This record gives sequence, C-alpha cells and structure tokens, in this order.
Amino acid sequence: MGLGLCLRIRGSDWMQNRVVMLVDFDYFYAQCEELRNPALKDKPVVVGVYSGRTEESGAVSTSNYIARKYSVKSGMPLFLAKRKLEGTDAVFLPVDHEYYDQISNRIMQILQGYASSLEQVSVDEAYLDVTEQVQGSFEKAKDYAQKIKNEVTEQVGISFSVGIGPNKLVSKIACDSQKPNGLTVVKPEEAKSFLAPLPVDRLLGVGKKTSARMDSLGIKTVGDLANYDVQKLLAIWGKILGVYFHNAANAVDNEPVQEQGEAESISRIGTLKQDTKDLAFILQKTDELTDDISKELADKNLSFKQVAIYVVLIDLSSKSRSITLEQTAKDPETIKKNVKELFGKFLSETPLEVRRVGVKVSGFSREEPRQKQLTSFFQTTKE
Ligand code: DGT
Ligand code: CA
Ligand code: CA
Repeated sequence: MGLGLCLRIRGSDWMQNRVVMLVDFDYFYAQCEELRNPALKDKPVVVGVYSGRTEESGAVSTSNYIARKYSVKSGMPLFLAKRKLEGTDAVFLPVDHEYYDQISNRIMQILQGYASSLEQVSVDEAYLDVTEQVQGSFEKAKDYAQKIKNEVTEQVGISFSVGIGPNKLVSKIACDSQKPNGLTVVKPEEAKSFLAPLPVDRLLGVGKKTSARMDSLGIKTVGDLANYDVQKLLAIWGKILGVYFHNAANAVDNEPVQEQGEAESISRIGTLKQDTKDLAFILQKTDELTDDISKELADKNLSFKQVAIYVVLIDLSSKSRSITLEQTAKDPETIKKNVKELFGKFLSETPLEVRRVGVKVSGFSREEPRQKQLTSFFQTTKE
C-alpha cells in the first residue's frame, strides 16, 4: 500500500498533526439567566455572589456584554457595579450554580458527540480533539465548529466562542482573541506568528511576577520569549519551567486532550497496626499501598509527575507533603524512594506519633513516546 494510507490521521495519537478546539461559553452565568428570562436580553445583567452582610456587599461573578460596556468586570464589588450602572435598567441577580451546571451538562453532552475526546476544564469550557472528525483539515474544522455552534444554539439556546489550533495552548488563546460568539482558526503554520505579538502574560503560567522579570530581560511579547536564548531561560527558571516557556512561546504544546472521567490522581490510605514514629514501620505500610497504586498505574498505562504522602497524627490532625519529579516516572521504586524521603523529613518535623498514612500520585500522562508510536504506526500500515 502506498504513502496515502501511511498518512491517514489517527485521531489524538497522531500528536504532530492534531486539530484541537477550545469551546468557551459566552458570558456564561448571565447568558443562562437570559435564557430563562429573555426579557433580560436588552438590559445590562449582572450576576453576583452576595455575601449577605448588607444588600450591597458581594462581588460580580459575571455580566452580559451590555453591562460590560459600562466597564463592569468579574470580581468587582457589587456596589461599584451598581454605581457604574446607575440610571440604567440593569438587573442584578444572585448566582444559581445548580441551574448553570444543568445547562453546562447538556451542552457538554452534545459536544462529547462531536469529539474523539473531550476535556472539561470548567463549567463553561472544554477542549475537544476533533482531528479524526475533520481528517486533520483546518478548513473542515471551521465548518465543523459552525455546525456544532448551530446545534447547541438550536438544542440549548446558548452561544459560545471557539478557538481552533494545533494544540490546547493555541486553541485557548485563539478563542480568547474573539468573543462573544467567535470562531477563530489558527493553522499550525500560523501559530507562531499568531502568538508572537501578544504580551507574554497571555501564556498560561506567566503571572505578574514572571512577566515583570521577563520585562526586565527585555521580553515583552511572546515573540521576544520565543527568540530568547533557551539556555538562559533554563538558568533562570530551571528545567521544567524554562522548557515550558520556550515551547509555549514557540506554540509547541503536546498535552493531550484528556478524556473525561480519567482519574486526576491515584491514592491509597491505610491505618497502621500501631501508632508510631518509626520510619521503617511506616514504610512497610506505604510500600504495600504503593504496590497497589502501581498495579492501577500499569493497568491504565499512566506515568506520574507528583508523589505525595498523607498523614493522620494521633491528635487526628492530618497533614500532607508532596514532591514534583524532574521527569515523569511509572515505576514503584520512584514512588517508594520519594515517599521515604517525604516521611523522613516529615517525621523529623513533628513530635507526634502517626496513626494513618496515605500515598498519592498525580500529574498523569500516558506513556507513549512518539518514537514508538510512529514506528508501530508505520508497521501496521506498511505493505
Ligand atoms: P466570557 O468572557 O464571555 O467568556 O465571559 P464569562 O462570564 O463566561 O467568563 P469566564 O469564561 O471567564 O468565566 C465563566 C464563569 O465563571 C462566569 O460566567 C462566572 C464565573 N466567574 C468568572 N470570573 C469570576 C470571578 O472573578 N468571580 C466569580 N465569583 N465568578 C467568576
Ligand atoms: Ca466563558
Ligand atoms: Ca471560561
């Protein structure tokens, strides 16, 4: 068989050529309120959390785009929003999470049907891997997104914005670039130049402190960061963050769209046969727990990045300690070694005896090195 078949796209495991969508519902809580009361649609609508002390105290959760014209913003004190909307027919409503969750679930269910995998990141946001559905084509992806939008509008009556890109990082920023009711496509070959002019703090993980530091190095835009000497980034931020910044600025992000329902952590807890401060005695128990965790990891083919311990002391107070590994691991020895280290340190810090212990691993990724994936892929299609 010829090259045609070799290049057939196999959904999310064809990591180099994915089509990822980020769907973000527009002014979500306020739009839900408009949905059940359409008379609100042409008024400023503010949904807030009322703290209950006085009628005015509390903060804005969100507002519709009419209210935003009066510079009402999420997180703003309600009294300030009221002041900004003085003289208008603005409507203020308390949050109704149960109702928003219901609507969110209905939309997520529809979205699920359009993707190979869906990762819900919040009540109003989800990543979809649609590589297979659109045969890797970004032109088709745009029509496909429009189709999904129409379907959700018809079925639920809620509008959302979509960003389409070669990975989660780009699709998220694409989505943010055009709201509400946006549909923004950034093709792989445009991704770097799309990000380049943006301020560097648009990247996830670049907060106030980091962007100030970057600014002092002359890094103002994502493009500046992409061009910055990667060795210097590593020297300043360490390997993990340094590599992340470099990759992100270059629009590189291999994080898979993680199917829903997949555990975020695996943990086991057990009670010791007797209260103790003896490390060896504790490790006997945690080794048992670790073996059990390792079986589940192997079954699910997961690697982890964090190891944590959980401790209940004799006064019934509980504590936890965790460590992030330099590299992902999947073997029980790595867990045991880190658990030993964490407990060694913990026991030296507390005078109390330990009653219950737990072990937890998290920060999962699937163990599928690209090399292996590619070879096995070509093997199955060769002929
Ligand atoms: P947009 O910009 O059209 O996506 O507007 P929203 O309102 O959907 O904004 P988004 O996606 O950042 O947030 C989703 C929901 O989360 C929003 O409807 C209400 C809630 N939320 C966002 N920011 C805040 C905040 O600062 N405080 C509180 N209490 N809730 C917030
Ligand atoms: Ca939203
Ligand atoms: Ca959101």
